[in-house]
Amino acid sequence: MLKILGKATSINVRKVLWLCDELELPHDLEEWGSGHRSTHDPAFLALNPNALVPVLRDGDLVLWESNTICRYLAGREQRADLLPAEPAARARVEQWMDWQATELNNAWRYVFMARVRQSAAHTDPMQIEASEREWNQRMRLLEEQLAKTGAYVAGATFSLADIVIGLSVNRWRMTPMSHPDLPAVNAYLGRLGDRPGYRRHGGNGVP
Ligand SMILES: N[C@@H](CCC(=O)N[C@@H](CS)C(=O)NCC(=O)O)C(=O)O
Repeated sequence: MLKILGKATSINVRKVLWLCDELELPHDLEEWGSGHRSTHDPAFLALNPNALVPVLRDGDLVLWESNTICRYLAGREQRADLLPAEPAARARVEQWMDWQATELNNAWRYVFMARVRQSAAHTDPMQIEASEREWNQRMRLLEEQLAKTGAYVAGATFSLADIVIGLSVNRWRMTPMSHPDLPAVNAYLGRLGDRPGYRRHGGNGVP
């Protein structure tokens, strides 16, 4: 049985939980991370020296980095619909996954920590405003892409890119801040809402 170490309130853990739903893969969730067992526990650090969730255990294999775990599981289950084998199609999916992990994540961090997590370390109004502006800029870029495909992030069909970006789009909608009108993004959220995995895991850990 696959074991996922993490917690359902973590956006990165929810990528793996949602994917397990798409793949109909039985798994155990062992709760680690803030609010649960500390990721600084030596037993956890031995699995992931970064002290971050999620971690996946599949027999002797131990993996960390949520997007890598998603690629591994899609490959393990031979789901070329989610992660194509053909190099160009695969690169298009991976490009958007990497964009989520770098450009998009870096943009939202400060305003999300301030407005949602109410973090005492994130109270500088200038940085809150800058983060909100950058997040909305990245979302406008996503709007253009979705308007082009008319469906999903990497093209006409659902892929791993939609799992990692779909969760981020939900986070954007749920964060109290200004939201420009982005019709293609709104339609995309509606499309994701047809999937049971998104309905179960799409929210910020809130059923
Ligand atoms: N790049 C990592 C980031 C993982 C990450 O930031 N995890 C957060 C939760 S979303 C975490 O473990 N925070 C520490 C904690 O909850 O104790 C990934 O994608 O897996």
